[in-house]
Amino acid sequence: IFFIKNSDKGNKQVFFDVPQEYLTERQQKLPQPVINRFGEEAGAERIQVRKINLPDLSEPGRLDRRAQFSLFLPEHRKLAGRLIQIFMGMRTLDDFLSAAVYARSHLNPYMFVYAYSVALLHRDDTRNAHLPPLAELFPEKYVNGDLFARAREEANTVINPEQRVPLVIPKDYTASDLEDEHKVAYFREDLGINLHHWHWHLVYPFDAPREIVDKDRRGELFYYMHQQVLARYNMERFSNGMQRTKRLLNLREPIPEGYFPKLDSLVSSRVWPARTANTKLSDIARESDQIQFDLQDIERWRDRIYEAIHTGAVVDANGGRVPLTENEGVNILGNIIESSILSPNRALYGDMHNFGHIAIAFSHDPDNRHLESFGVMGDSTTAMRDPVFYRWHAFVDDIFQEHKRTLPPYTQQQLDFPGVRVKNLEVRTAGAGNPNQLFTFWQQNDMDLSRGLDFTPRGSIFARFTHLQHRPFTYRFTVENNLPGQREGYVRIFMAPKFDERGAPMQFRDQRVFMVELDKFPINLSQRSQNVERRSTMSSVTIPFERTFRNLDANRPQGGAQLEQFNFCGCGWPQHMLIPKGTAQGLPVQLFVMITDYSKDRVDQPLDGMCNDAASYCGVRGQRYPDRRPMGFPFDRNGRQGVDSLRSFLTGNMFVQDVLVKFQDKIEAPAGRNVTAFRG
Ligand code: CUO
Repeated sequence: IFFIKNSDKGNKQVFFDVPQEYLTERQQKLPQPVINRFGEEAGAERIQVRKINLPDLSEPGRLDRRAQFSLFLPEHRKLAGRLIQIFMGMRTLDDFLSAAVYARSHLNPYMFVYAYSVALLHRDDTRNAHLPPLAELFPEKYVNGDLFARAREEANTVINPEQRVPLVIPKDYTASDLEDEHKVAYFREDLGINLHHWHWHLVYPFDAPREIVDKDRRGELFYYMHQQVLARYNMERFSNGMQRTKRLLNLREPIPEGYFPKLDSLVSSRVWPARTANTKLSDIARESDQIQFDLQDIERWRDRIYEAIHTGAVVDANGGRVPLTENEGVNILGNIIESSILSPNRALYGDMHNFGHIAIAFSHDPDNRHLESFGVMGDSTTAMRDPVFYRWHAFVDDIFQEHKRTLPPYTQQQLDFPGVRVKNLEVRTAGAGNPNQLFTFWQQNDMDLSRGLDFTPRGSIFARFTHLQHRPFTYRFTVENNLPGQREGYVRIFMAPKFDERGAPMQFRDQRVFMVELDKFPINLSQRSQNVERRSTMSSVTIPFERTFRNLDANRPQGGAQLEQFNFCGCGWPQHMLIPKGTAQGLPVQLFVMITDYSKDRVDQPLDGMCNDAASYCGVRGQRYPDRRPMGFPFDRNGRQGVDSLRSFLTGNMFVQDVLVKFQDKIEAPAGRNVTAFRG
């Protein structure tokens, strides 16, 4: 069980002294040294797990230990929700630990880790606890299956962990170049992106005790975070000469995109099912998963949601009319569409987005005749690997956009910040001669597999994977403040492709949904004219590279320990994916900066809480979303009459700069890492 109490423990091993009764029968029969081998470590901390009056775990215990676990399945949600409730209800930290230890050995491990993580994130007494990266607990959800056989072989052959070589995961292992969609596999299968998605859904569960689900603007954030994923994915597609994502509009048509995940499940010894090209969706009737619905249900919910949007109101469970207002509408729709338990009327509007995930995830075996479990779309840990994820979410996003299109466009007055003028804007990459160029390349990094895999002989074993990276850069702009007195501005930075698929300049109504948020931060506007500089690594969208890969090299001879000092909050777009890959010649993009009145946008609350550095997509833990404007402002709506391009949209407090994103096709080791030393 993982439960490292505080960062000051560094990488010290913790040994849990567990009451015999808390182990499974099988574990009780194992010789002691195998169970407590961590305790043999010199200096390991010993934690006594107390025997308590255990809570009744029979309900969550109904899920088979070897089953795959999916939050999209209502039955699994219910069982996990019950377990979260039990964990949240444990009165003291010690009681919580005891219940968790017992649950860890007796319940389904995926459900356990999910419920335990949610409880850890939401209990007052565990807020500072560390959550190890899921990729290390369940590496099988992130790396290709054959790696584990190779890892075991390496562990058995090379006893001294210091001498083991990292196992290289090929950059292209899920498909070949014959498959066009494979060009963006590096995005879909990126470890950091998938970890972000898992963490997001952990922080914003749609079914759990109400006090956990009911977070400030969570429905709107569901819309915005996924909208931004799509905007980013589309810019990535443009970088690779592909068309934008097509919405999965027709559930009756074959889905041309196939996906073969090549992931193994280590819990149930099975391979994650694939979906062949041109698979058709079907009605789902799977007794063993207690799930049955027709595609028509999804279509009916969709039609009712569209009707609500077009009439400007939803109908709540008592038949009352709840208007979809400018400010609240998108939040209500988010809870309806996802759907979460905050949906005002689940009987009427159903469970559209979640059931779409299920219909796709079971398309290879809709009635369980082959006894196959769900594909990657059935699990938020793995869903983003599949091209169809983006098609489904493009459809979902367009429903939100339909609502946004009914809202009045922003007026000049709503956009401008009188007296404040942005005079210029550029980006500088260190070492590059010309301004307004960004550079991307491949980088390698290592992940420790030994947490999630039980090796004997033990010790770290690393998988080496390749991911996109960019050179750090700096935004620079000049702001004038022509009105007297000290004022504060809120700087909003976005980027979007300049041209569409055919090379034509993008129209505003098109480009606004391609706008990718890069950063947002307050500044003081005290002087008449000032130069502002901001580093790309400060982004309010991302978490630092070290946090995505925290602990990945913690057991290394050097470099690992200081990574521990980062507060671990895993939700946040990975810094290494901040900008798209671009092209060799340079992908033309438009960089946009806007300064709004912070005194109007600010939310008054202390901002010294944890997890506030990736607030744009993740919010701030335990607090309100730190911006009063609609998420995505000013691009969440269509422009006024006559606004057909980004330039015609501009008011004096905005500026646009053309930038090229250049891709350099080479693989680099991470900066400052002495790889050969590790090889011994
Ligand atoms: Cu994040 Cu569909 O909501 O996967």
